[in-house]
Amino acid sequence: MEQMTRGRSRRWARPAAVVAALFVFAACGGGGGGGSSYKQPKGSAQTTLTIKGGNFFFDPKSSELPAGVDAIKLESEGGLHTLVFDKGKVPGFQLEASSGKSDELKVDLKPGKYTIYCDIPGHREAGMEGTITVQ
Ligand SMILES: [Cu+2]
Repeated sequence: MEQMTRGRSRRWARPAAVVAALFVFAACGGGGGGGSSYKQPKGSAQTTLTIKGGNFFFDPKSSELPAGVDAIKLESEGGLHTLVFDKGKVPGFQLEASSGKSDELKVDLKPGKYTIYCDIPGHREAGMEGTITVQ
């Protein structure tokens, strides 16, 4: 039996779903932040919440997110600011952005109300505190 039929119909009909981002966070030399012990959850974010930070506020001050994996992005409108969760609710999670820059991380959140703040000395007291309600 001869198999001469060598079809040239090699179609690359791949579903676009394959493009599903495979973020490999192999880079350790990233932001000049501190201990990067935080491990992002797997899977893609359902929603990206963008919070602007400045002297001395978060905008919006209160936000909502669906429970599960979401991304939170901090955009600095001026000054160096961070975004962390109060009471160690999300250990290791810290966004840090200087003027005009942004920082983003994924987080897996359970339903509840979370307080966030900027952990640079004095900033929280000056008004850099907010809430994220997850449901
Ligand atoms: Cu700040």
